[in-house]
Amino acid sequence: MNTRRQFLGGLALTGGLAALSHKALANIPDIQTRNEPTTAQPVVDESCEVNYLPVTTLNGWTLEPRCRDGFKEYHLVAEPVLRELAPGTVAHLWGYNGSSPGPTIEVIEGDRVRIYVTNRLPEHTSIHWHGQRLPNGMDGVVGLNQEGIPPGKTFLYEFEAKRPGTFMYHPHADEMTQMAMGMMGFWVTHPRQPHPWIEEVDRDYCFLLGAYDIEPGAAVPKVNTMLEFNLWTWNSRIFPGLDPLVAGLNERVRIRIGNLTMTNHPIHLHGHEFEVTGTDGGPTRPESRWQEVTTDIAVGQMRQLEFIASEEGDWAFHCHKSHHTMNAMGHAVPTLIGVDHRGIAGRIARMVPGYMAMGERGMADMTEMEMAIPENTVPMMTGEGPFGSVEMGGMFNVVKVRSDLPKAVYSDPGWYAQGPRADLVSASPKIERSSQRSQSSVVNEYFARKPMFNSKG
Ligand SMILES: [Cu+2]
Repeated sequence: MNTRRQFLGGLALTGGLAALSHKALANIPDIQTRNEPTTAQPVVDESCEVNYLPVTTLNGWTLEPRCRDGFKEYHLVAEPVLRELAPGTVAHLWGYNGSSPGPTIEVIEGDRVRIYVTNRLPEHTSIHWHGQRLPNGMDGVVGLNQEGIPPGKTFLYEFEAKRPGTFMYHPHADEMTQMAMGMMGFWVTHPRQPHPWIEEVDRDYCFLLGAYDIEPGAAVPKVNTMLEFNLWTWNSRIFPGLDPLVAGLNERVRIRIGNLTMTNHPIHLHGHEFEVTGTDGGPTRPESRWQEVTTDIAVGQMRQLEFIASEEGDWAFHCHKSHHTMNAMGHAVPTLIGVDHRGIAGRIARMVPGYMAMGERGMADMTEMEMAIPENTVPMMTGEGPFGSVEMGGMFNVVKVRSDLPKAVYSDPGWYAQGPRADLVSASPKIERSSQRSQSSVVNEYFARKPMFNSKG
């Protein structure tokens, strides 16, 4: 794994939840840092006596524990990070250990865990361990369970990972700012014994849904935005910056998803049915499950989806809110479908250099135009597929199922060689542009049949 280890140097450290003596400070685990936006190979904890399949963090990575005195120890550093959202656009976020989201923490049920949290932010912070059963003083709510961790200080959280499941961590301090800036991370606790409600799987993916409001051309999220976010991310990446989720034919695949945005996301998989096998409350009872192709993940919820990858191909996997599968755009763009620009575009262009008529036939044209966009901005509908632009951004990705994909290989196998596919009918009649149905002709025909005012009245 590509981690850069640093020795702790010159940090001011004080006891918080547990007082840290100088001797204790010397014992803090080294800081592991990673800021590449690629998906790291899953990490198996070799010291662990339980045989488990590690999770693959989409466009992210897993923090390696240090085992000491019967504890798994971790060191999280809350700090400003530079995150590439997709090639061509970066954001100034806050995260942990060089990345947003922070690294995934992965433990076994019953593990005793110590997490040192160092604050390198300009304001106080804390970490709440969403979904865990733990001592009240470890729950991380500033003012309620602890004082904030001041800038430059380190606090120690210590608890037992009591139950297996899909969890996350995030600050419970100045939340609107700190979560809008990207502070979040995933947590997976594997069962210690075979569990009647937890299936063994061949692939186990995880990611967090995050939303940002970054003006085209800017790089810092607006932290006071309540609902009108314009970048919809999976692990702080947007399509086409997401790595595909790959699976061998007939493998059982689990995808764990947590929602830390301010709206719900109906997550939809093509070509397969899945079941929701767990929430942040733990595994669901098998008799409570039903098959779905879309499941809504509400704010603050986590869901684990499972399916058999029985159909070869490149299957779309995305949020079903269409504006969540787009990248940054101006919300003020007027709808121009049906507006005939011919005749006026030239005149406007004389007054507004670079003006172009668009939107008259829908928005797909915009993916083909070489439009000038601000620096540090990915086009709103983009991503090249084998048949041209995918016309998507944001929360859109591809599940790639292949019969020749070896186990434990996670690299992108490229595009699927299509078998039968929808194609142009060779005998299709040519329809001239002049005979295409325009919105205004539909309206005119309607009123020709049905006069707007009753002549008798
Ligand atoms: Cu969505």
